[in-house]
Amino acid sequence: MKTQVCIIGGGPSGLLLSQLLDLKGIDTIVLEKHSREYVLGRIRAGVLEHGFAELMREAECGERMDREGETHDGFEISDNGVLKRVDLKTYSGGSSVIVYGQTELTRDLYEARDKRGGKVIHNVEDVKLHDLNAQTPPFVTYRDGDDIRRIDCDFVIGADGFHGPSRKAIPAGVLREYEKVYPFGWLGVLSRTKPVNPELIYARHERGFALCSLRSQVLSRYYIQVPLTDTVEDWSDEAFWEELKKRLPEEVAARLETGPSIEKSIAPLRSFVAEPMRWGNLFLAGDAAHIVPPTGARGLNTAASDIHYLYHAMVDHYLKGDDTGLEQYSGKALARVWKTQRFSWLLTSMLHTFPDANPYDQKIQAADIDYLFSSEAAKSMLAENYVGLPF
Ligand code: RFL
Ligand code: PHB
Repeated sequence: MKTQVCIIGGGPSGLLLSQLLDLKGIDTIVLEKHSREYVLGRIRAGVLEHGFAELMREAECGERMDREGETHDGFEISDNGVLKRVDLKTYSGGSSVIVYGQTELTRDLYEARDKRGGKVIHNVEDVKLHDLNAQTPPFVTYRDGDDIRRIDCDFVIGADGFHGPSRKAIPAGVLREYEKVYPFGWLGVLSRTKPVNPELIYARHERGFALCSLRSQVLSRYYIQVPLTDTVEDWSDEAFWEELKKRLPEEVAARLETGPSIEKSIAPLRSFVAEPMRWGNLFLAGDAAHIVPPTGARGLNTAASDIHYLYHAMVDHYLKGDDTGLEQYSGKALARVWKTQRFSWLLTSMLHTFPDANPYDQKIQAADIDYLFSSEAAKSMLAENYVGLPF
């Protein structure tokens, strides 16, 4: 097979880029390891920043998001049982976020690719990247049953998440990896219940962090901080609800509607950046190049900013013969990536209970929260980062 841009990974990053490029007449093939049902079964992000929503509209995929997504002008932080609101609109100069699930957004992207006859090949095995930094154009191979298939292309996009093969194709002498692993994870539960609060609540509590989020007015998403040694089997639904209530303000816990979980999973928390994000004709995007702990809701949104830069760089290359965007991609993307790393680390540090924190660390954490709500500048910093820094 032959294409202009071969995209590895049919998650939100890969699908969005494929759709945007197709609308400009640039041909792509997307290779995805799993089935579509598997990709859509992963319950992940819920909060989209304005820039991402704009990109979805530009990709002609924003209709359902605009109809069914909820605009949120603020969220709440509960500090050991006391609720304080962060007014995003006031402190970000008029911006807000959209609550719309990654599952729904990915479904919209798949449907858009179907409609335009986009090539998305599922269940591919043994994806290998070749000649990425050679005088000859690159190609990608994969196994389809007993057959090895080959795709010749101009560029390879590594949008294959944290565990994919693309980043690993960059030689060790070139690649630099920066990592911070946190000593806890998030246990998440999705339930067909009315959300406990119209806005998200991020709860700091001595028993551990908790988050009340939602997908719609009939679908709630809750998380609690758990030790890394815990497994999903350790947590019955009853135990989860009981622990969540203990970490919320009393009046919130009292109105929490509980019910059977329809999904329950544990995600370890990690910060990770790989540099550079370009090597020869390979470009990394999204979780393939960087991971954040979910506390600031930045992961998918940062993937979207990579796609924004990459999309414009590819369009300039193919339609204007201008390679400046491609040359500047890694530096531009990383400058924004590191700011979202900083913000996600800050919120994670401020809101979680660290098992090795000494009394001094605990006092600093309390002072951080105190400062946040006593300083207009600190509130602006929080809001401006949460609604998304400009691309
Ligand atoms: P993905 O979604 O991991 O997709 C990569 C795709 O590549 C495929 N793949 C391969 N394909 C072919 N060959 C191979 N060898 C392959 N290996 C892998 C995979 O099957 C997959 O389909 O990466 P992408 O597209 O870059 O998207 C990134 C986002 O998924 C991620 O950043 C967010 O989900 C992070 N995140 C959140 N981000 C936000 O912006 N806001 C949030 O509110 C938010 N909440 C979250 C989150 C992530 C969470 N978890 C579970 C990590 C909440 C949670 C709990
Ligand atoms: C979610 O709804 O899954 C969600 C929302 C906000 C976050 C993380 C996850 O910060």
